[in-house]
Amino acid sequence: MRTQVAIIGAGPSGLLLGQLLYKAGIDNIIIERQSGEYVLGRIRAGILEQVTMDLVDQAGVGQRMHEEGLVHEGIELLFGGQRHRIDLSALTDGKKVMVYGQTELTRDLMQARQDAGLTTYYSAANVRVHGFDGQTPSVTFEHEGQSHTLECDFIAGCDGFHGVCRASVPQGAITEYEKVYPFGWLGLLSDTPPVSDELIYANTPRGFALCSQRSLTRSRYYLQVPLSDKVENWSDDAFWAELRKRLDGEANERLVTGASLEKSIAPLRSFVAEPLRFGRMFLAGDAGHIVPPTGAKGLNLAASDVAYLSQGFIEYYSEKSQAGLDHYSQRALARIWKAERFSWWFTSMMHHFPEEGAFGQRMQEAELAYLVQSHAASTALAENYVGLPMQAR
Ligand code: RFL
Ligand code: PHB
Repeated sequence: MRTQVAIIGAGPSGLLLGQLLYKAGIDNIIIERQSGEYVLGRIRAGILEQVTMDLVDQAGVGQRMHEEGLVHEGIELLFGGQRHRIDLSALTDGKKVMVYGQTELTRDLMQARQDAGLTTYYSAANVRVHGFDGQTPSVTFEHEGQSHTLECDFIAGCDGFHGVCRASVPQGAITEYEKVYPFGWLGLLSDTPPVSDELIYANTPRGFALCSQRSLTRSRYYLQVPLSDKVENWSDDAFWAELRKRLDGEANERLVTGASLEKSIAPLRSFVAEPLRFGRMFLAGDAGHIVPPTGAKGLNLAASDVAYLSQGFIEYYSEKSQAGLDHYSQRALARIWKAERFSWWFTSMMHHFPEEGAFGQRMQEAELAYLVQSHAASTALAENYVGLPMQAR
């Protein structure tokens, strides 16, 4: 079996890359460890930047996103018991973000791939990448009891943080930067109307809380919890009771509670691998970097990686130029590090760090008070939140 680009992983980066390459006439096969249903069952990100929306349109799968996604022009910051609106659009010359769940985007991309008759191997076992340091890379895997070898020109490692691609790079060839935070996010999804039209990011002495949404009838809420907490020990009632303690009076009056559709705890981590290219293998999305979710950047960074990488492949096949592929790692990392900085800063400002004591809490509140009063500081938040521009080479 042979293809031009072998893509490992059918998360948003792998599926989006596959669709963009297909649109450009470049052959690709996706190999995914999990089943399609499992991939669709993972509840993750919810906010798309303009850059991501543009790419989804370019891939020809934007119709449902535009019909069902909710355009947001601002966010609210809650601290010291009061809410303050950050007018994202006014501060960024009219830029907006879109509320559209990662699951919905994944569903649209899977459907488009199926409609186009493109090959995806789900539930593939023992996926291994070979020969990427030479001219003839290949991927071996098992599927429905049969062993397969896929020969290819390039391998795209879109297989997430725990994938096989980054793990296959010799240790001396890669540098990893990491910060692990001493808390996680407990998330709850429910078929209840959102508490507010816009997202609320709350800093409280009890810890961070986020009120997000998936639609006008579906909400997604998060609570900062210690890493030692177990999701089984958080009943729905306990979740709602704790959320109430972290919200202001008006939000409490409006909050509609209900049974959880999903509840999970995600640890928070900052991570970057350098470089993102190893001969004929490229890393994209969570395979190469992780941000804490506070800035809503994970999925959007995956999309911008794929934009740079797909451009590199298109230049290679249509113009016989290696330049785009040669610059991929450097271009992608320039945007990644800025998003890492923003996500780290927003996380540090919004979460409760017990070791910082009451002084740390007051410093955060002073920084937030300055932020909402200062046009310059609000603009810095807004331009990062809506997404920094894609850099030309
Ligand atoms: P994904 O989505 O992890 O997809 C990688 C795919 O690769 C498969 N895979 C393999 N396939 C074949 N062989 C192997 N050996 C393989 N190993 C793994 C996996 O099964 C999977 O299907 O990475 P991708 O495509 O780069 O997309 C990145 C985004 O998913 C990610 O950045 C965001 O979801 C991050 N993230 C969040 N981002 C936000 O902006 N807001 C959020 O609220 C938010 N919540 C989250 C998150 C990430 C989480 N993870 C990774 C634990 C919540 C969680 C729980
Ligand atoms: C989400 O809806 O899951 C979400 C939204 C904004 C964030 C993080 C997560 O910053």
